[in-house]
Amino acid sequence: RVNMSGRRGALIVLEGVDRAGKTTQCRKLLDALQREGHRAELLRFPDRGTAIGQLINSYLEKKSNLEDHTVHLLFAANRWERVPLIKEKLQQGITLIVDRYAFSGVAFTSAKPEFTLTWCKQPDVGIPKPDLILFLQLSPSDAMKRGDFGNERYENRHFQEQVLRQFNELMQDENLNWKVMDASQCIDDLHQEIKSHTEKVMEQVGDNPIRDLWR
Ligand code: FDM
Repeated sequence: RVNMSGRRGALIVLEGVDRAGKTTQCRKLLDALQREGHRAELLRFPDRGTAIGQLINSYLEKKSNLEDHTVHLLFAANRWERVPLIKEKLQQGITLIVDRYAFSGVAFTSAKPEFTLTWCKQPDVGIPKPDLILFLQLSPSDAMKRGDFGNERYENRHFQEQVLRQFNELMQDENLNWKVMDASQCIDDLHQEIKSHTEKVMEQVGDNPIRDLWR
């Protein structure tokens, strides 16, 4: 379908620690945008549906073990395999709402001992740069109140605290459009905030070229 508006879609990423409500908010945002007549679609990473995604899925479910650098590169490859699709959709004027992106990639691996932020960022250098990154901020103690963690890999309090620290480092980057949201507020208030930031950015992108992340 051709894009008659001359305006590309916006690349909107939701990030945050586990239990912050990313997936719920992605859905609600998609519904709201579509209801208002915008073309919008959802993506999530990891995308467990591809061959690489299946390797990642079995690692996350602890059905297999992978060496730490190896799994990091698989997560990045799982994004790169979607880059042609992402660019195509944006050019067609479709706004993409993305549940986790390279920031989760870097935050989770660099939360492991012996990994630097610089090393972790390299494999994702050059993927499409988000127009907006919404960070759903939730303290580890508030996250705990939302119930037990599941049984997947990384779902424990100590590791999540390290992850949050790494996200905070990534948020210092002023070349990126981070917006920190208070995820402890009620679902609908948070949704309204997310929606208004998103709509503002959708208007601003115009026909600006899609930039490269971390380049
Ligand atoms: N995760 C996610 C990574 O370690 N690296 C990545 O690049 C991405 C996108 O995988 F624990 C981690 C984060 C989380 C898990 O969980 C995916 P969900 O519930 O599918 O978002």
